[in-house]
Amino acid sequence: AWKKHSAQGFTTKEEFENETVRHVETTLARSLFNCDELAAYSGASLAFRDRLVIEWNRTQQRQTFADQKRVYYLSLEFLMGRALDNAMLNVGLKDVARAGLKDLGFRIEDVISQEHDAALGNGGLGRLAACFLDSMATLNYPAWGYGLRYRYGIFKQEIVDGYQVEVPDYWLDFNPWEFPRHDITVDIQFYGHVSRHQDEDGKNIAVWEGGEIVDAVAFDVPIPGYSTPTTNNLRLWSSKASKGEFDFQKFNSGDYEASVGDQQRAETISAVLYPNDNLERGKELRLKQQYFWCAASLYDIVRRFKKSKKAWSAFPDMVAIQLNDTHPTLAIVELQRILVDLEGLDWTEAWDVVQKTFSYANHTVMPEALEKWSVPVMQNLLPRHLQIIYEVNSQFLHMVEKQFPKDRDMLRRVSIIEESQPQMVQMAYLATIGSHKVNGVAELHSDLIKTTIFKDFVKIYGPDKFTNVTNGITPRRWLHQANPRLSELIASKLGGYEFLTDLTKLNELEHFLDDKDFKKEWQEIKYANKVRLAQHIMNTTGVRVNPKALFDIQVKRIHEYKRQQLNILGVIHRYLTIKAMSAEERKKLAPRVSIFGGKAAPGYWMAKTVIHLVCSVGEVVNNDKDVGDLLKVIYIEDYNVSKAEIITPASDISEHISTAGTEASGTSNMKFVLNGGLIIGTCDGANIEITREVGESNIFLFGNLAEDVEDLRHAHTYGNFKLDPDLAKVFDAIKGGRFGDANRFSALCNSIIDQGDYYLVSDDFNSYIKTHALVDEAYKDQEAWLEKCITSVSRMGFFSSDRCIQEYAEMIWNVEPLVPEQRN
Ligand code: 26M
Repeated sequence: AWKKHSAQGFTTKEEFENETVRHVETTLARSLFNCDELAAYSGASLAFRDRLVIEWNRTQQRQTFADQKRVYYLSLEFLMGRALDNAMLNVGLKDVARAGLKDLGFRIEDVISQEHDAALGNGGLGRLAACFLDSMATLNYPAWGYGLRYRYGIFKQEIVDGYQVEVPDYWLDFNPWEFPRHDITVDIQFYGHVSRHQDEDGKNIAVWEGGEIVDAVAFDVPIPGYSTPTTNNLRLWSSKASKGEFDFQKFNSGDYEASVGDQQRAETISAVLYPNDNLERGKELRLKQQYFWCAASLYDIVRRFKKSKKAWSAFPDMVAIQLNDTHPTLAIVELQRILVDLEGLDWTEAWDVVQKTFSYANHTVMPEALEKWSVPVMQNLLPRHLQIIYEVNSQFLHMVEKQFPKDRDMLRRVSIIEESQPQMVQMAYLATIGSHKVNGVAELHSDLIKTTIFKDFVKIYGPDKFTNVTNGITPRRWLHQANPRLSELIASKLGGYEFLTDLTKLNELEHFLDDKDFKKEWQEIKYANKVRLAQHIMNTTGVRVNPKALFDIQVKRIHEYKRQQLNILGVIHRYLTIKAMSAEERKKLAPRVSIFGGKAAPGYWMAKTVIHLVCSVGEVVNNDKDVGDLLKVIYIEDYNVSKAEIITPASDISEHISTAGTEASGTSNMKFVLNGGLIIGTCDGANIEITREVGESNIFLFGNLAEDVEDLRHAHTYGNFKLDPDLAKVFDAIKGGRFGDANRFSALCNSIIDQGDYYLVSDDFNSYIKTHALVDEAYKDQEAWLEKCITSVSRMGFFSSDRCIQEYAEMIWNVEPLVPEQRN
């Protein structure tokens, strides 16, 4: 209905050109004679931005007047990628822009690719937040995102001599998509001490005094929905030295350098995104980031609520706060502090408001990723918050003691304060106790958390507090934007683009499985997408790959649990097999390109070794004349959202091969299947639900099950274990120096051979190799392969983030959409 919704700003090609030129000449003060692609990008972005801004203001006004519940999505990561292409598609004016840019002498693709990715995230968790913003706006939910405006996003990865090198990602030079709100500045306090005072009624109140103040300045980013005027807000906080507080004192006393030092220390808070994915290191600056952002966001949310003059008991009817993992858990404590210390509510009354307001999504079961903060560190930085945590814990333990009077060990196990040296605050427990709902992100994961970390909490609260919301992805970016030709082909068959807002409509594609022309075009599109990726590989690595070969892709953060090592060891096995084949046998083999990509956390040595092994194997294999097109091994540098948009549409098969029970959900698995690729994967995360939807015959599953992992690990530790013989040959080749200095890989090999093989690479190796042989066989029958791909796409409707957001809205947030009135 909102296909081309009306708004001020351009609607025709000519108007778009005028606006773009005006911005180039006046806003950017550049002459049209030296208007390069970057200037064209800037001008076009500003033209689109003008359009967004108008709807953005209207949306905010509408939401204020509607006086209904809003969602606040708190995430330390928003992995947005590029904004211009997305804005063009969502507003429905990409064709207009394409024609206009062409008149001005530009190809739209070149202009779009000028944009620097907004890379304020590590991986899955951050990208999920970005997909959710898209869905919330598209479904017209009144929703805000709150995050940090890092000066440096995730580092840029360079591969130098086969090693990862990290380069800072300074992305803010020119960012037309953010609006500084210097008038929206919040004072954030750190350190200091707590004293007790009597108020007028003789009530004892805590006062947090002293310490230092840092300013939080708001920067707003418009989030346009697809084919709707709703344009939501993402508010990112930036840290700045507080004017009022300290610098004048020092400045006046002549200590100019110290004053500049203070300034820089304040700005450090929002300087850099921590590049760890699934690893918690307990750094104080990270805790400062967390409090800075939670306190600023809560101040903002509370201020907005107070304007309504409603009673505090109505707060949860107006506000739902979603915690993206435990990173924003301090928001729970901060709201309790505001209500009790500043607004004078009774503890119990306040805590009731808090619990009704918050909900918490868990994204990992990996023990090393669970957030714990040292009590002494928290005592020093946030003395009042630690007191509140103690009080919350004490009341909680009392309740548990009444419920389970004879179970002393239960109290020890569920205490928010872990009795270690030093004591630690367990954030996942605090988040659970302070929320009304806790969810996992895929069925298996939600089951696992109920039987592991939250087992006791299920007994205490009952099972209804714990639920599942299987992740999803936005079909706008991950189909329409990344794969425009496939989207267009689908639209031509389904009679329009409704599937982009109701992905279950893809079902109807199954009616075209006998349509020869349709299938031919489908195949041509996949081939064109592979040619495009081959071109990118040629340009960036100099390696020529055959687009007719089977493209086998694994792109994601490098982590032992995701088992890129299993993949590369399998590739080596394939290489050794090819080397041992006769020329006749080689002719029967399907050519392959094994493509890897992803960043390793800078301090994660094992992950860096895996990258080095992939590159070293590529060096040997790609230059081996015996092998030719039969096998190529590629490492794509600096995998990010915009690269994913090129890579995802180009897979024949992609790898999602984590040790069963370790990958909470995975979301790239969904992206690849939605783009007509098949999956080789383990029974883990969302792979299980993808199998349920597409059918067992359309996915290549292998490996041990989550329920067997414990026993298998036990067998490794207690000697009852023999290395897989094929894998042993692979290790012999590595140790024999076939891929360069074997010493570089000894820690990696040993982790599998004699260090317990925690991720069960050896246990799954045989089944992995056999399954790859099945993939080879299946690929030879192109007709049947194509049918699997089309059938799979038609059954992917469930994995839209729209479905996912609707589940959150109905089961957890209890919010309604606010559908704008049609204008003419
Ligand atoms: C923690 C402490 C200090 C610094 C960084 C972190 C940290 C950052 C990111 C910890 C975990 C982080 O992300 C975890 C993550 O990305 N989890 C993934 O979430 C996806 C969305 O739900 C799932 O699909 C993936 O399976 C899960 O691994």
